[in-house]
Amino acid sequence: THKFWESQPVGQFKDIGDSSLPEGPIESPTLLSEVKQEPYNLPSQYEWTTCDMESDVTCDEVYNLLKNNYVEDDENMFRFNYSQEFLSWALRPPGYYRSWHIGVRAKASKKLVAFITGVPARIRVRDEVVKMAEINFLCVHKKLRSKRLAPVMIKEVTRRVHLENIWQAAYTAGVVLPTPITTCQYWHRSLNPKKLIDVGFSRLGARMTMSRTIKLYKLPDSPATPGFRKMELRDVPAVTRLLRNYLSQFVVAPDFDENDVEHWLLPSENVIDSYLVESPETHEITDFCSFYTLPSSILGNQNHSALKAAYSYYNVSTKTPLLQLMNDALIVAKQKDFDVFNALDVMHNESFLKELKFGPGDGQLHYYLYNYRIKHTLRPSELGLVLL
Ligand code: MYA
Ligand code: JJ1
Repeated sequence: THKFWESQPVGQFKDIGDSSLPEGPIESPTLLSEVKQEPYNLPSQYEWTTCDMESDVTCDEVYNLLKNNYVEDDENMFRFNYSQEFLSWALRPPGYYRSWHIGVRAKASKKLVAFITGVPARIRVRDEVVKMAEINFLCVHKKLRSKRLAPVMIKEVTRRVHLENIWQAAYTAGVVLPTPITTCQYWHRSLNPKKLIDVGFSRLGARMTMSRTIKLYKLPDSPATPGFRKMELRDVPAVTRLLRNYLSQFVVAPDFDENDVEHWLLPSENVIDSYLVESPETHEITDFCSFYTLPSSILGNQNHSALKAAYSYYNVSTKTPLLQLMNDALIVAKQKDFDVFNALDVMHNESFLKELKFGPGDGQLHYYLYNYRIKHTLRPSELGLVLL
């Protein structure tokens, strides 16, 4: 059972399949004057702090909390290691609220022991564009687990989102909660198979040798598509048009404008890579692909401490076949020394995963909306949203 989640305006397990319940907000907004004005109570040894992500010192404290306490795989071999540059990017999009970057400190030592964040987003659900918070980076220090701190943090971020007159949220988790709008599968494409096998990320297949495996995953030295190049600032209007048109076909997707595209998709070193195809004849922008950089710490390996992973982000093909576009993305990721290229089975990704030698991982990612009911569970291919 889920004592906390059963008390929240989210789809409940008991309501699955009940088609009498309407799609849309579960609870109506209240007057802002009715939103609780004081923070929720923490256990007496702890205090709230708003984390200033523009401050290098604070950004470093958040980085270290997450580096040591954030998400691990089911066998505790790898732990996400989001960089400071990445966190600063992920948490400061257009119109962000400083008050949504919430920390908990030990009163005595001032040590940061927990964290949760929201950033604003416009998310379209069918034909409604809804202002939401994207909630991410929920983390409680390993020594403070199972003390019901997470529900207090979730209630506090909810309160601060409500104070901005926003009543819905989107989030993902590796655990099943009431109730996913869809469940996606992680897929992995080896770029550096020897290292992946050495660190236990993957295994030598049956009847495979190391040299046969290395050959299987070999890629050309440079992309194949004429006009394939890095995205630049001047491309923002064309990429926005391409992406908006593409995302319009999915049931749930972000409603990106040019400011959002500049922030979320313009290349930024060791954070986000974006490429496009400019027709050599017409100079039209016809295709687009992107991936973000999220390394993992390798826990307890003698020879390697970091796994360099690229994660597929938004990809659009109108002229270059998606398969060829993503093969070029793999080629540039390999040239940039990534060890593995990861993707979810969202949007049209299923059309290239098997052919480009991705294999299914042991992890799944569940997507959720807060205070918004979806009548039927979506297929991953109906989802046009990637959270970081
Ligand atoms: S997902 C990434 C989450 N982080 C990690 O997995 C890092 C490693 N783990 C930890 O730091 C802790 O284990 C966490 C739980 C902090 C996850 N999402 O304090 P507890 C429920 C939501 O005793 P702890 C991400 O960042 C659990 O079911 N709820 O547990 C998106 C139980 O409730 P119930 C979760 O292990 C976050 C209660 O917490 C999650 O010490 C989206 C137990 O609390 C989870 N990932 O701490 C948050 N894990 O009894 C929701 C456990 O009911 C946002 N729980 O089963 C909602 C929208 C808010 C804004 C709304 C605006 C309008
Ligand atoms: O990375 C993941 N799994 C890897 C490593 C498994 C190590 C042992 N548990 C994996 N490797 C197989 C790769 C192989 C390559 C050749 C082809 C066949 C496949 O499966 C998994 C995803 O699969 N990652 C995690 O478990 C991390 C947590 C995922 C949930 C994330 C929650 C995020 C919160 C968001 O806000």
